[in-house]
Amino acid sequence: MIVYVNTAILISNTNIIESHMSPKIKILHTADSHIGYRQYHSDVRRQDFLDAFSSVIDDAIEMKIDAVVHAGDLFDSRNPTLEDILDTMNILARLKGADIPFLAIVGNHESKQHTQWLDLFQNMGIAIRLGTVPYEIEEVAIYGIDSVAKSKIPLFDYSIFDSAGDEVQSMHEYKYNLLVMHQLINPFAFGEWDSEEVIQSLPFEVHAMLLGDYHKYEKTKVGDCWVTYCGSTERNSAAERETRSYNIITINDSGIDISRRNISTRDFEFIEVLLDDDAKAHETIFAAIKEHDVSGKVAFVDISGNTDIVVSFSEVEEFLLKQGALVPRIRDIRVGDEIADNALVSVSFSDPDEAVKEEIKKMDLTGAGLVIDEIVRDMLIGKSKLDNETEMRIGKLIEEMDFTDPIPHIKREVMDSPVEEPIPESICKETTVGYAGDLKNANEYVSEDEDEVEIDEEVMDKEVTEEKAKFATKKTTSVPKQYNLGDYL
Ligand SMILES: [Mn+2]
Repeated sequence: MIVYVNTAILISNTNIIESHMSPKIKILHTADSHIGYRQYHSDVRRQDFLDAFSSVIDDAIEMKIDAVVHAGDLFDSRNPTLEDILDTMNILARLKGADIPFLAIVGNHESKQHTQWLDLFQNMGIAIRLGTVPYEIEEVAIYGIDSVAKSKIPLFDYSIFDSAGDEVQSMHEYKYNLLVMHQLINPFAFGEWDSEEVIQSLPFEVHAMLLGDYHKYEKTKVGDCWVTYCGSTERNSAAERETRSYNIITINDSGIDISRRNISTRDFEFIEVLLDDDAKAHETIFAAIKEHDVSGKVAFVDISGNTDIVVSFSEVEEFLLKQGALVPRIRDIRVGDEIADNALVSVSFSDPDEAVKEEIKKMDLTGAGLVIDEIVRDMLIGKSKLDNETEMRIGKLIEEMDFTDPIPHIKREVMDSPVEEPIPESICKETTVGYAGDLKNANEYVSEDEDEVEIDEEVMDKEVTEEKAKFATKKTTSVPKQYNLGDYL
């Protein structure tokens, strides 16, 4: 009897001790879900991205986490489909049902000009948009900074935190301050924004920076401040080879602890084939494929070796599909398709305007084409005004046009050139950049920075004039008898 009583006392003592210990706060840190991304034009892959996010939320519910922090790029696009929005709402509603707040910032991929998707979700009560006024969980304050375009980083005004925080700060001193950002941050080699600058410029001490944008897991310390990327929830490219993960941030009296948990996602299989015998090229490739289990996977066949050997990509694709691969991908290393891990950055983002201009030049657009491109690209022109603006500008162009000029010859010159075989999609290279982040392709990336895409009208006018001058000096071999407006535009 006495023993039993003593045990009871012991147990109750333990309980008293535990209740005096500071409560543990657990936060799940995730980012870069890219919901809506139909990778490799596959609907199954779209579902994979959704499922990956969904499984992270399931874990949060199961682990009875105190909050989910999302560091940007919940959506892959600023214009997700209704289906994407509904599916996401359902997942967030599940989290809400478990009484777990979803705290988020806006990433570069999903960023709209004014009101954000996150505002809609906040209005519905299924998300909270982080900002200069902290979201508090007991002694922990969580702040957020939406994605800032690279060119605007030097202009970032830290004082927005002074005014917003004053009232709250004076009322309450937090033990820990967490900052959520969607940015490439130093001290990591890919950094564009110096973490030390951020830490020193804010009016409160930062204990952890929970980051998104870079798709690979990273964790380090800058002084006493944790700086960490949780990684994307699904593989946005073949370069993202590592197992996907999210972070668990545990906070108690003794400090902040960050641990990593894996997400189970669809497998990517990489098959390397070296070709050195012409007669047996396909047999070699098929044999190599058979050595791998590609069933239900995104399967890459990387071909290297003798450049003279002709390979039918469609046959290899078919074989991969027959073996059960979900998505067949072939990379011809011989012609410069690089394996993502070793790939170097081939596109310069130092001047996106220049990059856009270069690409437009390659398209051989006519004067009218350039005008329309400019209108479509101009973020200050609303979608509903595109028609009117085009009509007005093209009308003006027609008014100013001298119809006694010889007809420009662009279209016929193109047609006169030898007909090129259409390139099978399988040969089209996957855009591979060394940075394992989310620069899926140059044009897409450029278009994210709304403010940066401004086409210099003067330069454009000059180019149009130059084009015209070129046409004027060109000898026309066969002038059609009847002129269409399209011949001039
Ligand atoms: Mn991203």
